[in-house]
Amino acid sequence: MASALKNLSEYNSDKLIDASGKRFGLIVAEWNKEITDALCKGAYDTLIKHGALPQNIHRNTVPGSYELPLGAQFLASSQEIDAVICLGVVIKGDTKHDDYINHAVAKGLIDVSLKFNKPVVFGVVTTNDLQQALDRAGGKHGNKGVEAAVAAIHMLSF
Ligand code: RBF
Repeated sequence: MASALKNLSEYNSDKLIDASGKRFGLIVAEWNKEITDALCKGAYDTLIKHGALPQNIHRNTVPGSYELPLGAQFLASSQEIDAVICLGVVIKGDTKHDDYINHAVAKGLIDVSLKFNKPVVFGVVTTNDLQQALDRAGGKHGNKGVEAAVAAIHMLSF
């Protein structure tokens, strides 16, 4: 379902495990920082809401989304981290940069996830314009950061 047809922040919280014993890495791309900060707040607040302890949420930044896979690899390789949440915003421009970045990030993150046997969540908003990104970072289509945190907690219940 297209995210425009669904408020991304709606989910059944009863199904999620208590995250109090879990340790999370949050990696936030600084490109489009105002929006990635909003995604980060959504993810952070959701982890806390589900029991995660502030000292068990390790926030790091990378310059842009393209660097998310390496950041994820640094954290996922650590015994101290159970799940990694990667947040970025890639907006289409006049050139095909978004295609190259999005494909590299999607492939890079799943590779890290499977290599380290840990959830590495793709919380990258990939949109045609700025407004679509704002709509998904606390706007009319919810907050993709919330959904990313929910996905991480869900996967930790395996
Ligand atoms: N990073 C993002 O996270 N979102 C973007 O929309 C974005 N657009 C970019 C457009 C161009 C033309 C370039 C060269 C980079 C862009 N980046 C973007 C940064 C990219 O993810 C990475 O940080 C840099 O290319 C350095 O490796």
